[in-house]
Order: sequence, then C-alpha cells, then structure tokens
Amino acid sequence: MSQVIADRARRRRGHAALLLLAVSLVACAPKQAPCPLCDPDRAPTSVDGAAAAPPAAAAPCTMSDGAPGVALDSRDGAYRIRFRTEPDSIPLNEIFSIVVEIRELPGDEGSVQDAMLSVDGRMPDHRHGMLRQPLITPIEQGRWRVEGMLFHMLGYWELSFDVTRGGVTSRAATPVELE
Ligand SMILES: [Cu+2]
Repeated sequence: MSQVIADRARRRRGHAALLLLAVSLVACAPKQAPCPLCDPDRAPTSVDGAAAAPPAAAAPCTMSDGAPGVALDSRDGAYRIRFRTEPDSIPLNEIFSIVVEIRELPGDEGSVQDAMLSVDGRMPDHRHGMLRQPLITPIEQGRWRVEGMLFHMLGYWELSFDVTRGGVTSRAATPVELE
C-alpha cells in the first residue's frame, strides 16, 4: 500500500516537473532574443572539399627570425605554415596578432611566392566566427603580419589559414581551446 502511495507521489512529482518545464519553455521562448553570434543558416566554410577534416595540432618550430613558433601543414599537403601569436598565447577577448610564414612542400625550403593569405577564427560548435576582420599585411614574400584578431568567447575555436595561389586555395587549420 505504502509502495503504491510512494509510486503515485513520484509520478505526481514527475508530472509536476514536466509541467514546470513546459511552462518555462513556453514562457521563455518568445522572450529569448536570437543569439546574435549564432547563424544556423551559415554553413561551415568549405575549401577544396576538406571542411570535414579535423584540424591538425600545430607542432613547435622555429621561425625564420629564430623565434619559437608552431607549424602545421595545409590539408592538401601543399604548404607548411609557421606562425607565432603576439602575445604568445591567445588571450580571451583581447586583440592579438600573428606572424605567419609559409613555405612550399615538399621540401619546406623556399618561401611561397605570390600567394594570398587569409586568416580566420571560428567556433564551429557555435557556428560563428570572429566579430571583426583581421588586417593582413605582407612583410615580405611568404611572410605576413595579421593584426586585429579577437577570440571573444571561451571555448573551442579553430584558427585557419587559407593560402591562395593561381586560383587554388589550400587550408590549414588548428584547434585552439580558450579557457
Ligand atoms: Cu561562441
């Protein structure tokens, strides 16, 4: 008998919780402003069909000026990208810069000639990018300075480098976890 009462009470509590949930959903739905950063219609950027490939971890390296940086290869294996950020680790919600050097593979010897670089940061899980456009200035052949980067949220970002030459774009992307 007491078991039955307990079951009933449990069920009633369950119903009450469901009802509360439903009420709060209804109450919240119209009030919630759409997330200004999330754009469900914006598909993830696709370059040479490799959008689904997971970003590669960058490996420590030495930049041409002897400073420590990190290196990663483009997904199509055409280029090696070396970069270092200023400051050394990407800050949360503060402007940072990147020095980027790109060489051709295989060989990793000559700086890439006549290439165009674009750099972007995205939070794929949130389906949004940065709130600002970085300024990318060539320093010399194969070397660029990227200014005005801003990762404005905690969480998982992907930092990507698109190298375009002769109408072909190669992408290198690396994960960045902002904590
Ligand atoms: Cu986000």
